[in-house]
This record gives sequence, structure tokens and C-alpha cells, in this order.
Amino acid sequence: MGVDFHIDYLQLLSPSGQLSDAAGEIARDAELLVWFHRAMTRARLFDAKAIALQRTGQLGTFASALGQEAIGVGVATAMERDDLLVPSYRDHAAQFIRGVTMTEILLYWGGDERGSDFASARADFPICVPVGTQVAHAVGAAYAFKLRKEERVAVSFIGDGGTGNGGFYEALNMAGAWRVPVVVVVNNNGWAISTPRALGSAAETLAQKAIAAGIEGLQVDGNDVLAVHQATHKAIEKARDGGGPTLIEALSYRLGDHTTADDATRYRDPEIVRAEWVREPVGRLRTLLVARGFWSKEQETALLKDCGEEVDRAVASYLATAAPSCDSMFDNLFATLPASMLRQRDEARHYAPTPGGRHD
Ligand SMILES: Cc1ncc(C[n+]2csc(CCOP(=O)(O)OP(=O)(O)O)c2C)c(N)n1
Ligand SMILES: [Mg+2]
Repeated sequence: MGVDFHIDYLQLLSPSGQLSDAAGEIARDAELLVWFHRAMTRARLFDAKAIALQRTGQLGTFASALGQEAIGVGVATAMERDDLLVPSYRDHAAQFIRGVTMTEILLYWGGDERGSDFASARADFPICVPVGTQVAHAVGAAYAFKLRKEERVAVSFIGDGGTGNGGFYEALNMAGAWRVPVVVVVNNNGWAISTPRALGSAAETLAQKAIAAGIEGLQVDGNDVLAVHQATHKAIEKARDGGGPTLIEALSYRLGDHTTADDATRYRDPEIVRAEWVREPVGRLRTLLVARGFWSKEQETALLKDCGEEVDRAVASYLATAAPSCDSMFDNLFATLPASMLRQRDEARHYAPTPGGRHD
């Protein structure tokens, strides 16, 4: 007895903008393709502004999604409104589509708890920084959907490095054993801070980690929004129909630093990064749109102006939000704060800046 396995790889749009016949209907849907382009462009402009805010002392930290926009956009557009997004910390491109606002994301990274209290997307989970823990949350929520016989699917993101975390294996194992409606998307951006993918795991693909959990695993070109969308849509509808979980490894590349607290030039050859720009997701979709006559220079200029203004409005709203009270970081920890936390809160109050604007 032995077990053979094969991991499929899906690419529909090549780096030079050539579309495969397997793209099907979606290739003719000009409106949807333009929508993908808008969503990726919005995320990219937001990213650049968030980094600028951090560099000028107006934002705490930020985890850029530069080069990985197709993953967030392809996944979120494959979800139904009632499905559940359980993000990691680099998934704002998906969160925007779910209805989370740019201002909320800025508040979050500005250290304001109110940034996690989404005005819409109420059911979606907040940003999760402890690596790997969010997948267990998604599996738990999916188990609840199954028990309640709700036709909802939980979708979670994790990084390549995160798939080495014990919590990830446990979550995947239970997803398989319980056969819950969950889709786990691995954003394989090649790096876990300064650890390259090859040092993070000896497995040839990360998708094959699904095999040990008894679930389906596949790879997609994570810089190809059409492939990400198609693969995720299929996995979500399979889960909704009772077909169980799927692990999707989306192959992309982290074109920026890990976060604003990182300087990747200390461990990564800038030449390699320059070469990776050939495969980035936004340019290849734009090439296709232009070739099909779906997009013009004028439309691109107008889009950049619109997105720039939208980002500026979000920044203005973020900066105009009065700083939260120092107590807020303790508010949602326990129903009744234990004595040790009360002591910490008192100490924090002692050092709290005078109430007022964010930048006092
Ligand atoms: C449990 C835990 N351990 C360590 C960290 C510190 N940490 C933050 S991000 C990161 C690397 C994660 O890499 P990857 O999963 O590939 O995601 P990426 O940041 O590349 O999107 C580490 C080790 C953490 N946040 N949580
Ligand atoms: Mg990574």
C-alpha cells in the first residue's frame, strides 16, 4: 500500500497578460475584470499612503500587501456577503471588499481598538497578529455553521511561515476530521520576515500539507487575480455543498518590507525584488484590459485620481478621530478585570498623555 498524490497548479493569466482558454466566462466579463483592477489599485494606493503615514509618525506600524493584491481581491470577490472572513494582518485588500473601511484599518494600525469594530462586515473577524491562531478560529466558526445548518463558509488567510505553526496543523486536522465548510488560503509571499520560504519548510509545496489532514490542497498563481478568484469560488461552493475544506496555496511575492518595522535590504538582494516586479498582479491585468479594449489611458488617470481622493478622505477622517482613552486597551479583555490587570490599568493611566488629539 502506498499513497500517491498530485498538487494541481492553476494559472489563467500569464505575467505578460496572456489569457488561457480555461478562464471561461470570466474572460468576457468586462465589468468584473475592470472591478478587479479598481479593487487592486485602491489597495495599492492605500498601502503607499499608509507607509507614508507611518514614516511621518502618524501611524504605529503597517504590514503592506504590495504585490499580493490579487490574493485579497480574488478571494473576497469569491465570497458571499454572509460568508465569514477571518483575516491575518496583511489582508486589507480583501477586507475593503467585505466593507471594512480604510479609516478603520488606519485606526487599527494607529493603535485604536475602534478600528476593529467594523461598521459593516459586522461578523467578520478583526485583524489577527498572533501567527497561525486565526485558522483555528475559522475552523471553529465553520463548525458552528455546520451544526446550525447555515449555508455559510469561513475563509481564512495565513502566510507561508505561518503554516509551520502548530496551531495551523491542529486547525487543518480538525477541519478535515469534522469536514467543516472552511477555505484556508496561504499567501505564500516567499518570506516570513527574514526567513525565506525554502528555510521555513522542506515540503515541496505548502498545499500538500492538506493531504495529511485528509482535505484537498492546490496551488494557484497568487499574482493572477482570475486564477485566485476561480479557485476560491470553486472551493467555497464545494464547502457550501457539504464537500468539505480546501487549502489553497497562492504563490506570490512580498515586494515590500515585512512591515514598516523591517528593512528587507539587510537580508534580501534588491535585484531579486526588481526581477519579481515582472510578475506583479496589477500590471498584468491592466495589459489584458487594454488589449481587449476594456480600458483606456483616460480611465486609468481617472481611476488613480478617484482612488487617491478616497484614500485622502480616509486619512483625514483617521487623523480627525480623537485619541482613544488609555483605558480602552483593557476594556474588552475580561467581563471583570482581574487584580493584576487593574494594577496595569492604573499604571497606564499614570503615564497616559493628556486627552485630546492623536498627535499631542
Ligand atoms: C505566534 C507568533 N509568533 C511570532 C510572531 C512574530 N511574527 C510576526 S509576522 C511573522 C512572520 C510570518 O510570516 P508569514 O506567515 O510568511 O506571513 P507574512 O508576514 O509573510 O505575510 C512572525 C514570526 C507572531 N506575530 N506570532
Ligand atoms: Mg510570508
